[in-house]
Amino acid sequence: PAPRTVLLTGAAGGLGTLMRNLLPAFGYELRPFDLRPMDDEPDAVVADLADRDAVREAVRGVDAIVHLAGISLEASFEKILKANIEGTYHVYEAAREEGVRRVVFASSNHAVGYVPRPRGEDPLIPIDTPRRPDTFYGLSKSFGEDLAQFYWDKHGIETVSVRIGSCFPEPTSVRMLSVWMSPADGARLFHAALTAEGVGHSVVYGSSANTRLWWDLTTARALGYDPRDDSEPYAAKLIAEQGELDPKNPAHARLGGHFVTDPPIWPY
Ligand code: NAI
Ligand code: 15L
Repeated sequence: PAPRTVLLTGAAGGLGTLMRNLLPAFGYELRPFDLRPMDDEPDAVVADLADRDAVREAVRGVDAIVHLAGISLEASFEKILKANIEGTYHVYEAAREEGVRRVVFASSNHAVGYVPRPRGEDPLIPIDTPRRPDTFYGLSKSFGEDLAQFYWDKHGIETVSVRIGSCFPEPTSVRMLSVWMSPADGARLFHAALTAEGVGHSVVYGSSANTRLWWDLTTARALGYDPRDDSEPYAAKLIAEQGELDPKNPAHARLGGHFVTDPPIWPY
């Protein structure tokens, strides 16, 4: 049967807030989980992913997990290790212990951020391109994908790892014209990832059907995802303000954008 009750980790964040608004229309009953309390969610679980017992209790009784919680930008290795690597491990252990059979994992384009972005008639980036994380943050998403594969192979827990592009109400950069996922398409994709049968561990790119798309949405569509939005209506204004992407600028040459060129965060 399709999952009904869903633990939403990272519910207080930008994407979590969008999904709290959009996913209930698909029939889900959400259990929000975050470090930060939410004024409009008095029943939310307010806890740290580092607290294994709290994570296990939060997972108890749900049909599926949408795992968004974690550090969502580059940070020191120590912080990423705690929140994203150990935290995601705690989510999977809790799923195993409590018998939850489906996870949707918020991976990121930054797991493959060093992959050159296509230009001109170049083919779209395939889903099986070797991973090339652009940050410790991207490395943690690469680890999360491996963890998901491991829990499928070892324990039969299914995951869809969604390499999200940029999910915000509107695209705000020329790069985002290529990787933007409208919130409505994000909810459609998460719904497909929660309900598709026999996913094992599937990896998909997460974006709308953008005219300037850089990557291949075939595996996302195979889940039943049918994107309806396109960033193109925002293109003229953003290009007028920011100019076209310059292939000689290293921050414009690869999928991960400025994550590729930003100075590392110390201490390591
Ligand atoms: P965000 O930073 O707005 O939200 C993350 C949430 O996780 C925050 O509310 C934070 O309090 C919570 N959190 C962090 N550490 C925690 C911990 N140890 N225990 C419990 N909660 C913790 O990020 P956003 O944009 O909402 O992203 C959500 C997820 O999607 C993240 O995993 C991010 O890496 C991923 N993602 C998002 C993209 C986007 O375009 N918004 C693109 C690619 C990936
Ligand atoms: C991400 O992984 C981040 O979580 C999000 O804040 C954006 O920076 C996004 O990637 C992006 O690449 O635009």
